[in-house]
Amino acid sequence: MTRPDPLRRRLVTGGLAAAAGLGLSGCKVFDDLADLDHPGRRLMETATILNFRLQRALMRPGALAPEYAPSDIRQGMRPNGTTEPQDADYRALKAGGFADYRLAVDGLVRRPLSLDLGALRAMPARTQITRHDCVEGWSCIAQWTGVPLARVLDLAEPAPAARYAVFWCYDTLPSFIEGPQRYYESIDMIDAWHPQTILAYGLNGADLPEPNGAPLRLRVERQLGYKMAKYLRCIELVSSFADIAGGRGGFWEDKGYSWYAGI
Ligand SMILES: Nc1nc2c(c(=O)[nH]1)N[C@H]1C(S)=C(S)[C@@H](COP(=O)(O)O)O[C@H]1N2
Ligand SMILES: [Mo]
Repeated sequence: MTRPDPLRRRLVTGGLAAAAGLGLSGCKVFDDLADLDHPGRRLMETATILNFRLQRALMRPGALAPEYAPSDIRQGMRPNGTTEPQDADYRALKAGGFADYRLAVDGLVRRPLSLDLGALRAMPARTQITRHDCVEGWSCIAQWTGVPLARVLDLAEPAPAARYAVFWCYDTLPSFIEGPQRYYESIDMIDAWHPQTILAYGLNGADLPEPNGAPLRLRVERQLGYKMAKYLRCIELVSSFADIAGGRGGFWEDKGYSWYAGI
C-alpha cells in the first residue's frame, strides 16, 4: 500500500477542475486519470526535472496564460533565431506562395493527416494577444491567430501511447560540433490539448510573415519562446523523444536548455 503523493494528488485535482472548467466530458477525464497507465500519469511519475514538477503542481493544467488588449501591442513582433530559412524545399514553397504547403500529422495517430493552408484556415480559429518571452531576456506582446492544436488532434486521433507532440521545422541551423541541425521542438499532451496552444498563420491581423515562421508556427503560451517552433513541416506524435536527434526533445534542449520552459 503506497500513500498517495500529495504533489500528484494536487495535479490530478487541478486537472479535474480545469477539465470541468473547459467543459470536457467529466467521466472521460476521470477515467483517464484514474488509470495508472494513462500517459499523463506516467509522465508525472517519470518526470525528473524538479522545475517541471513544481510548475505543473503550481499551475493547473488548463490555466491560461495572460491575454492582453490590442492597445498593449506597442511594436511589431521582433524576429529571433532563423528569420529566412535557406533550405531549398522551404524556398520553393515560399516562391509558390505556399500553395503546395502541407502540414503532415503522423506518428502515433489513428488517422495521419496532410493539411494545406486552406484546410487549416477553414478549421475553428482562435485569436489571442499574448506576451512572448525569449530566454535571452526580451518580451513582445502580439496578436496570434491560428487553429488550436486540439482541433487538429481531434482529426488525427492520437493513439493512447502518444505522450509528446514533436514539431519538425523547415529550417536548418549551423552547429559547430554536430554540423547543421534541423530545428525541432516537443511538448507533452497536456500542453498539446491546452486551449491557447495554436498553430498560428496570422500575426497582428496579417498573414504570418517569413521572419516569424511563415506559413505556420506553434504558439504554446505558457512556455518560453524557443518552444514555439516556426516554419512547421510536420507534427509527429511519439511515446518518447529519447531516440530523436540529441534525445532531449528540442534543438535548444539538445544544447542544454530545459525541456520544460514554463513561465
Ligand atoms: N524553426 C524555428 N523556430 C524557432 C526558432 C528558430 O530559430 N527556428 N527560434 C525560437 C526562439 S529562441 C524564439 S525567441 C522564437 C522567436 O520567434 P519570432 O521570430 O516570431 O520572434 O522562435 C522560436 N522558434
Ligand atoms: Mo528565444
